[in-house]
Amino acid sequence: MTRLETVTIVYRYPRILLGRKKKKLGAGRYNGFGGGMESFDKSIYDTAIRETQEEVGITLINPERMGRILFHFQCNEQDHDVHFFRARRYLGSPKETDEMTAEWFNIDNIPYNQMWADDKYWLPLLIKGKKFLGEFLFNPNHKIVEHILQTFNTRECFEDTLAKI
Ligand code: 8OG
Repeated sequence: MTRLETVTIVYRYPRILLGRKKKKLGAGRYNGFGGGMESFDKSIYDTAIRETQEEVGITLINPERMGRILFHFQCNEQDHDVHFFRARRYLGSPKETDEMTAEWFNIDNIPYNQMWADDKYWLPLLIKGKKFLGEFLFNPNHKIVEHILQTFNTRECFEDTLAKI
């Protein structure tokens, strides 16, 4: 079984909004906001909006899907199929919840050493507005064993490729 997940990066140049996760997988690390798709979500966009609302109290307006990465883990953990979103506009004010803190970081000062090891590969692409598709294999110590990451020049080409997967 593969888990369908979202991660949303709120980007207000020159800063992005991250949270330090307080519980479950990835606890202690900074990440965008997101989580697993539920049966009542009508689309992966709804998941991104719902999870961001739950974790940081803001309502995203028109989040854009920027990438999709399949994560494999050598032991125990299920595969994760993660859809990455970027959002500039939202309603409300970011606030800490019992799941995540809420902190703004300048894009030149992103705490990659306190994030998932793959983030330094795809986050610079997302910030630049490049679409991406990839696959990562992690070992039990959360180190990357292998990865591939492909970028796309147009939104159409990215969405066409996604539709074929
Ligand atoms: O609530 P739950 O434990 O399912 O949330 C997991 C969150 O972590 C979800 O937002 C998806 C996200 N996530 C992964 N893998 C990776 C990853 O390699 N990098 C980042 N930045 N986030 C990830 O599941």
